[in-house]
Formats: sequence, C-alpha cells, structure tokens
Amino acid sequence: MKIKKYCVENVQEGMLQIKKELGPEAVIIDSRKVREKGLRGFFAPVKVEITAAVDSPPSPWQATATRERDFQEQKLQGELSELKQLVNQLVNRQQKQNIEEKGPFYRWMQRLIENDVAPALAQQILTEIHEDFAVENALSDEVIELILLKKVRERLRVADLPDTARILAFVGPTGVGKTTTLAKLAARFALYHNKQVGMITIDTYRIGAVEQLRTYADITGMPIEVVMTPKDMPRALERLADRELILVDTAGRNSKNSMQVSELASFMAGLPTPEIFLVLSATTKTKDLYRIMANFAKVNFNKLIFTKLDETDTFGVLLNASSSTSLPMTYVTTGQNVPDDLEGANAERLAKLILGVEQHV
Ligand SMILES: Nc1nc2c(ncn2[C@@H]2O[C@H](COP(=O)(O)OP(=O)(O)O)[C@@H](O)[C@H]2O)c(=O)[nH]1
Ligand SMILES: [Mg+2]
Repeated sequence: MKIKKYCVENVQEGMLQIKKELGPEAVIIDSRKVREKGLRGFFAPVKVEITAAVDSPPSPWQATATRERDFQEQKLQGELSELKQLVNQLVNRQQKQNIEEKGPFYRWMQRLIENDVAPALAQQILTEIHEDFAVENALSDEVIELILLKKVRERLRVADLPDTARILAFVGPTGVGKTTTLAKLAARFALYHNKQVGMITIDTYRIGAVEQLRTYADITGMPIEVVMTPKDMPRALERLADRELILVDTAGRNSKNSMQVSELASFMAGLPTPEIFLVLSATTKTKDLYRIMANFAKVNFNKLIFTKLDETDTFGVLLNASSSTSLPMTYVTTGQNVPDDLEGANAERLAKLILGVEQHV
C-alpha cells in the first residue's frame, strides 16, 4: 500500500492531484485543515491536508496467481451449485416416489396393520376408499375414520343363529374354548330362553375333557351322551329326541393331522342339518388362522366363533378370517365366566375394536 499526504488549497484541488499521481483507485483516508507555521501562516488562508492511499499495483506473477485462484474458486462454485441442484432433484424425486408408493392414505394403512389386519386386505380397503373419495386432503380425519368403519363393517360378516337351528356343533383347535363356549350357550338357552337343552360329546381323546362337560351336565341337570364312533351318533340323537337344542362338543383336533380331521368330518356327517361352528381364538396369528380354516374345511363348518377377545388388544384377525371366507361370525367370547362372557357378534362394535377406536372388550 502506498500512502501520501497532500497539502492543498481546497479539497477539489487535492482530489485532482491525488487522481493524477496515485490513479483512480486511490482513496482518501484522512483530511484536516492546517495553517502554515510562523507569522506568515497566521495571515495566510487555511490549507487542507489530505492523506490518500492506494494499493500498490500487483506484480505480474501475483496477478496471474490471483486470476488462477479466482478461476479455481469460480469453477468450484459452479460444480458445487450443479451438485446442489442434482441432490435437490434426487430428493424431490424420492419424496414424490415415496408419496406415490405409500399413497395418501398411508398412515391409515399403518393403523390397520398395527391392529393386525392383513396388509393385502388393508391395501384393498384403502384403495377402495381412495377410488371413491379422491385424495386424503379433501377429507377430515373424522370422516376417513367413519368411512373406514363402514368398510370394515361391510367386510365383517355376522349373523344370528337361525331360529330353526337345533343341533350346534363346535369344532376347532385344542384349547381355544370350545367346551367353555358350549357351556355358556347351554346355560343361556336353558336359563334365558327356557329351552330343553341336551349335550353330546365326542371328546374321546381326552378323558378329562369328557369329564369337564359331564360335570357341567350334572350341575345343570342337562342330559349328556358320549359318542365314541360315528356309528353311535344316531342312537345318541335318538336318546335326546325330546331336546329342543342339542350342543355337540368335539375333541380338540390338531388341525395339522388330517386323519383326525377326516374322522371328525365323519362324526359331523352323522348330524342332521347341523350348525357347525369353527371356534377360533382372537389371539391366533393370521397365518395360523388361514391354515386352521383350510385344514378344517373338510368338516364343513358354516359359522365362526371368536374366543378370548379379552386376551388381546388387536383384533385384525377377526376381519382377516371373516373376509377370507363367506361365512358369518355368530358369537364372540370375552372371558372365562360361564355363562356371562359371551356376546352375539355385532359388526359395529367389532369394527370399532378392529380399528382401535374402541380399546376394551
Ligand atoms: N380369557 C379367556 N379364556 C377363555 C375364553 N374361553 C375359554 N377360555 C379358557 O380357555 C381354556 C380352554 O378352554 P376349553 O373350553 O377347555 O377349550 P377347548 O379345548 O377348545 O374345549 C380354559 O381355561 C377356558 O377357561 C375366553 O373367552 N377368554
Ligand atoms: Mg374341550
């Protein structure tokens, strides 16, 4: 940097001089009024002292280095902004793709799946809503919830027991609550509907299980017949000819054992126009549930009962079962108490449980 002082008559004159000597880049860094020293100065007009500065001109090699640095910097800036643009494009495309993949009803899909509704079924329900009602944004959460409830309700097949039903048989995996449910229904029909109820048990594999129902029959004074082979069935039915309602208990068959299921089917074939309930637990995994339903198909069950609703917080399996078969659900059970913990299947209430709108059984 070059610094120079000028003592001039006035600022304009100074500026001209500075520009001429130091060039147009020069800047004034200070200016003040001064008098010449001595008596002469006292009478002479006041002068102006101006300090001006200018950057010394760069050496040729420095100038080249600076140009090179500027060029590199510019290049880098260019590359950076190109990269930024590219990243933005990628992010936008990814976001768009996510929305397309997940769909506008994604969080409702999550809610259904969290409640154990089979993903394919959840997708199907939401696609229907999407087709009917355009986009999610147009609908409030309350409205979407109502539409979902309606869709779930429609898919849940429920039906009362037909008035004509006389023989009710209970089949299903071991320990789901067949005997308990039978006892609940027997007590209800006898107590609340004044029906003459009889029982048949073909629970020939587990002696204890026969005893379970026999004890119950003894307490209630209901007649019970134990059937050992399909051939014995007509005789048992004959002995219960005066009964308005006959409930048939079966041994918990391992549905993976197809011979046992075939045997069960031959017992069922001996029953005149029976209502055959496949009893399933609400705690069953969906995959197992599909397998159980397929394996018991031979038995020709025509209604479903879900037990142990009190033992789970998610109820999607009820919907999965109901929509994978055209068969209706008739009862659900909600605890071990005989005869209290049993309800007629109510689509409205079950839909609320399945969606998690209602938490408790
Ligand atoms: N928590 C609960 N337990 C149940 C329900 N239904 C049956 N149980 C219990 O499940 C167990 C097996 O029941 P049981 O009727 O013997 O099953 P089965 O082998 O299918 O005849 C027993 O301890 C029952 O008290 C229900 O709805 N909720
Ligand atoms: Mg049993």
